[in-house]
Amino acid sequence: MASPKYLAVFIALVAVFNISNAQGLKLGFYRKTCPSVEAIVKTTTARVISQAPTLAAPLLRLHFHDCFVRGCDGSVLINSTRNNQAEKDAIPNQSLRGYGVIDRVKSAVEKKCPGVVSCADILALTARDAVSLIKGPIWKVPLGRRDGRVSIITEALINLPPPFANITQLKASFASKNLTTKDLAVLSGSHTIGTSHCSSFSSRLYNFTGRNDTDPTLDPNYIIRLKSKCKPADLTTLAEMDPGSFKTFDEDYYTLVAKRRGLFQSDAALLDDPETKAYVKLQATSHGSTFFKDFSKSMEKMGKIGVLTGNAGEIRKRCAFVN
Ligand code: HEM
Ligand SMILES: *[C@@H]1O[C@H](CO)[C@@H](O)[C@H](O)[C@H]1NC(C)=O
Ligand SMILES: *[C@@H]1O[C@H](CO)[C@@H](O)[C@H](O)[C@H]1NC(C)=O
Ligand SMILES: *[C@@H]1O[C@H](CO)[C@@H](O)[C@H](O)[C@H]1NC(C)=O
Ligand SMILES: *[C@@H]1O[C@H](CO)[C@@H](O)[C@H](O)[C@H]1NC(C)=O
Ligand SMILES: *[C@@H]1O[C@H](CO)[C@@H](O)[C@H](O)[C@H]1NC(C)=O
Ligand SMILES: CC(=O)N[C@H]1CO[C@H](CO)[C@@H](O)[C@@H]1O
Repeated sequence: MASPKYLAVFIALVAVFNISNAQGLKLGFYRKTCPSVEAIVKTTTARVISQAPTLAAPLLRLHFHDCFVRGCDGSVLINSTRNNQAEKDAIPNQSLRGYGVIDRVKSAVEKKCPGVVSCADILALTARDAVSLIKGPIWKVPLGRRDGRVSIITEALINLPPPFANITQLKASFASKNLTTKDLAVLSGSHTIGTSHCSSFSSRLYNFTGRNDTDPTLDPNYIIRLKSKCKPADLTTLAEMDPGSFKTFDEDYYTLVAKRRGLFQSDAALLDDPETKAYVKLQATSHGSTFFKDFSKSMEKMGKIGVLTGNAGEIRKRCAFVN
C-alpha cells in the first residue's frame, strides 16, 4: 500500500500551500472583519487632504520609508523608548511628516473595528488615497499586513538611499528590495509632489566637491534660482520639488529631470543609466503616456516588500507603540 507515502506528500503540499498562502496579501482581506475599512480610510484621508493638500506627499513618503526598512510592517511609526532608538529618529526620517494623519485614520478605524486592522495596512491605504486625491493614479492595495514589533534607528540609514546616491547605489538599493531598475525610474516620479529641505541638495549649489563648486550636471540657470531660495547652511527652508505644481501628482518630474532640473543627485542620476534615461525621456516627451499605469504597478510591488502575514507580528492598538 502506497497510501502513507501519498498521505505524506499530501500533507507536505498542504503545508507548502498554507505557508505560501499566509505570505500573500489579499484584496478584501477585511471583508468579514472590517468591511468598511477602505471607506473609513478614504473619508478620513479626504477630510485631511481637502484642508491640507501638501500632506499627501509626506503620506506617500511614509509608506516608502516603512516598506524599505524591515518591510511594510509599520515600523516607521514606532516611537523611540528609553531603551531603543527607533527608525523615526534616524537622519532620513527627521524630515518625515504625517504621523498625526495616520493616528487620526487609525482612531477612526479602531472606533468601528477595534484591534483588527494593522497600522501597516492603514499606511498603505492612506498613501494610495492621498495620491489619488491630488489627481494621481489609484492602485489596488491587497491587505493583510501585520505590524512588526521592532524598529531600529540604524536600519533606516542602511536601507534608505540618500539624496546623493549615484545610479549604481540606487539600482542596488532597489534590487535589494526585489524592485527593478524600471521601478526605480517609476517610483522616483513621486518627487513630482512635495518639498525638500535645502540641506538635502545644497552641496550641489555651494560645495559639490569641497571646492566651493556647483554640480555640473545641474542646469546653471536653475542653480541661480535655487541659490536665491537656499542660502548656504540653511537647515529650515523648504523648496518645492516640482515648482509650481508640487501639490498635484503629474508627470512634470520627468520634464524637469530631462532638463537637468531634478533636485537631488539621485534624481539627476536617472540620466546615467540607459534604461532609466530612456524612461525619463519617454515620459518627458509623451507627457507621461504610461507613468500612471506604471506607477500603480510599482506601488503595488513596493507595498508587498517583506510583509508580515498570518500569525506573524501583531495588530498594533496605537501605531506609535507596540502592544
Ligand atoms: C530613489 C531614491 C530616493 C531618494 C534618494 C529620495 C530622497 C528624498 C529626499 C532627500 C527628500 C526630501 C526630504 C527633505 O529634505 O525634506 C524626499 C522627499 C520625498 N520623497 Fe523621496 N527619495 C527617493 C525615492 C522615493 C520614493 C520611492 C518615494 C515614494 C514612493 C518618494 C517619495 C517622496 C515624497 C512624496 C517626498 C516629499 C515629502 C514631503 O513633501 O514632505 N521618494 N525624498
Ligand atoms: C511619538 O513621538 C513623537 C515625536 O517623535 C511625538 O510627537 C509624539 O507625541 C509621540 N507619540 C506619543 C503618542 O507619545
Ligand atoms: C557610486 O558610488 C560608489 C560609492 O561611493 C562608488 O564606489 C562608485 O564608483 C560610484 N559609481 C558611479 C557610477 O559613480
Ligand atoms: C526577494 O525575493 C527573494 C526570492 O524570492 C526572497 O527570498 C526575499 O525575501 C525577497 N526580499 C524582499 C525584501 O522581499
Ligand atoms: C566644503 O566642503 C569641504 C570638504 O567637504 C569642507 O571642508 C568645507 O568646510 C566646506 N565649505 C563650506 C563653506 O561649507
Ligand atoms: C570656500 O568658501 C568659504 C566661505 O565663503 C571660504 O572661507 C573658503 O576659503 C572657500 N574655500 C575654497 C577652497 O575656496
Ligand atoms: C517626527 C519625528 O519623530 N522626528 C524625530 C526625528 O529624529 C529627531 C532626532 O534624531 C527627533 O528629534 C525628531 O523628533
